Amino acid sequence: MHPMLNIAVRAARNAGKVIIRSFEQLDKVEIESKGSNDFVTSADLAAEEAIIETIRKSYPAHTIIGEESGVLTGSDDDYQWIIDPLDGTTNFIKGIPHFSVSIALKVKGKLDQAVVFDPIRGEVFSASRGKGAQLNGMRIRVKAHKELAATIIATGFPHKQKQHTTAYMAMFTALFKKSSDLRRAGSAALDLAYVAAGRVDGYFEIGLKPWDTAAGELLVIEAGGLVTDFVGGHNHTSSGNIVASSTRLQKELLQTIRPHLGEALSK
Ligand code: 2AM
Ligand code: CA
Repeated sequence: MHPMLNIAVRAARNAGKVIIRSFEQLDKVEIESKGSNDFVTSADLAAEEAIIETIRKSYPAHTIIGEESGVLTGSDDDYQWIIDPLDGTTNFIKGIPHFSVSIALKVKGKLDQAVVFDPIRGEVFSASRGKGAQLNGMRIRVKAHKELAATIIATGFPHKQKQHTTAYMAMFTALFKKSSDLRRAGSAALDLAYVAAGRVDGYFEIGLKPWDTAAGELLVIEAGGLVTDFVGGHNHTSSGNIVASSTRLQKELLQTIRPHLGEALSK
C-alpha cells in the first residue's frame, strides 16, 4: 500500500472510532446548525481533529482542507488533503447507521489517494492513482451497464438548495422511468464508493462540496468509471453537480437529464 494511503486509512479509522463512540451515546452529542438544513455535531469536529492529528504526525508540511476547519495551509502546498470527517451527518443525528469518513489526497492538483470508510460496516474503500480501487483489499470495479434499463441509480436530494427542487424532480422522473429504481441513502461519499463497487450503477447529485466527492471520485475512476458534471464536462468540483457511472452508461445518464437542467444546472 502507498505510504500516504496507509496514513489516510489510519486517519479514517481513527475518525471512525470517534464517530462510533458518539453514535452509541447519541443523546450526549451536541448539534449546531451551520445554515439551512446544514448541521455540525461534536462528533464531526472531534473526528476532523483526529484526522488532522494523524495526517500532521506524518506529514506536518501538507495542506489540509476540511469541511469543518477550512483551509489549513502547510508549507508544501503541492500536497492537499481534502477531508470530510462525517459524510451523512443528518443520518448520524437521526440514528440511521449509514455515514462515512472521506479522505482524499491531491498531489499538484491531481487526485492521488482516496479512502471512504464506513465505520458501521467496517468497510474501507480505497484507491491509489493508477493502481485501481479496493474494498477491504479486494479489487472492485464499476458495473458496465450499457443502458439505463435494469439499473439502480443512487442520488441525493438538493436539501440545502431547494431552489433546484423542480429541475431536480424532473431529472429524477426522467431517470426513474428509464431505470429499474433509485436510491437515496444520505452519504454522497458512500454513494460514489458504491458506484465504484458495482453496488449501484450510477449516481447524480446537485451542489456538493469538494470534500463530499474528492475521495469518491478517485474510487470511481480507479474502478473504471467516469465522473463528470451535468453536461459531461469536468467542472463538477466547482459546480458541485456530479454524475458518475460506467463509461458506457454515462452517455445515456447525461442525455436523460439534459432536457431538464436549465441554465443554472448546465455546468
Ligand atoms: P454532509 O453530511 O457532510 O452534510 C446528502 O445528500 C449528502 O450530500 C451528504 O453526503 C451531505 O454531506 C451532502 N451534501 C453536502 N452539501 C450538500 C448540498 N448543498 N446539497 C445536497 N447535499 C449536500
Ligand atoms: Ca459531506
